[in-house]
Amino acid sequence: MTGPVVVLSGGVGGAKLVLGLSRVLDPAKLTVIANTGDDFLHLGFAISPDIDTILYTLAGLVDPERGWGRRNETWKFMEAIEHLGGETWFRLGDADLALHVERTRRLAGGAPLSEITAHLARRLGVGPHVLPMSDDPVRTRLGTDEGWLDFQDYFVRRRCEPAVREIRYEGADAAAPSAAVLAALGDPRLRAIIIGPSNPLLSIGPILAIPGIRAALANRSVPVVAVSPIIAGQAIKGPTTSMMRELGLPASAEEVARSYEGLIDAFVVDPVDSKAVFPPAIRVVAAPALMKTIEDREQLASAALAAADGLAHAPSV
Ligand code: FO1
Repeated sequence: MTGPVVVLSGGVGGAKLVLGLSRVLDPAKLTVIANTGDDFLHLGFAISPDIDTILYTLAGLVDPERGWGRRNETWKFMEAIEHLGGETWFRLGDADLALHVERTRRLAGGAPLSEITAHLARRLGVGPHVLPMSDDPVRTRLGTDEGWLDFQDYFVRRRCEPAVREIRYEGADAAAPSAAVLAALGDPRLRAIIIGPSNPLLSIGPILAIPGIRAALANRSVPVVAVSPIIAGQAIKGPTTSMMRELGLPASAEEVARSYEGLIDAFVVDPVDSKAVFPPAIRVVAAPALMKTIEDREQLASAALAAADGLAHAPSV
């Protein structure tokens, strides 16, 4: 099996699987389609948190504790802006700042986000292709019991505390996948599409809300395998399960699989969830889904690929 692989990913959780995939595959044959619904303008800078988390993770630069930003970071800029009475709720490290300055400068010069991301990936020595889901703006907004909030206002400033009643992916209907995204999803040599263990509502939802991407998955001719972000009713990272409950959904791996019905062929779950009742059209594959070590990431990546390869070989019924 040597064909290229596409993975849909959000930030921290998804990036871990992306790193595992990049180590069990030829990195040049891996394409990451990254969520940009979290992107925003902050202190005048264009921030693309999930793209940056994926780039830093693949470049070996990510801070292992936080899962975002750079390791060995210094915070002189934040200290100085705090001293001036500026905004400090969203923390930009000194070295990280350089990336936002450079992205903002290139965007202002008219370059599309996909071209800028490819440039940054090259400069950081990242092997896989990292593509924003679209060059058009899509912004995730949360309808909460405190009113409508922009994603980072909800996620960082308000620490996911307001109860979520509704989610909108503003701009998604009109957003086109970039040419590179369409080429990756339509590559006749494609081996598999993998949906990473990212929040289905906040990270994968915006990607699948882009009509061209959803259609590419719905009309797929290659196996699509999703990896569960929930183990035994607990989110691996972040507010996935609390948000599902707030929206009146069961907080379970089964519910995540159900939300992908029609788009995926197989679902990788932790062995503790393998006895649950999943939609009949989805093949369930058990593999340890908690990624603490690099070996865990490689093993989960291999399990997702094996699930896809097994489907490609299975006789059609
Ligand atoms: N997350 C936080 O919880 N607090 C921060 O101050 C913060 C700053 C930040 C700066 C750059 C960047 O690329 C990511 C950053 N993140 C921060 C992470 C980010 O808000 C979220 O993890 C994602 O948007 C969700 O995937």
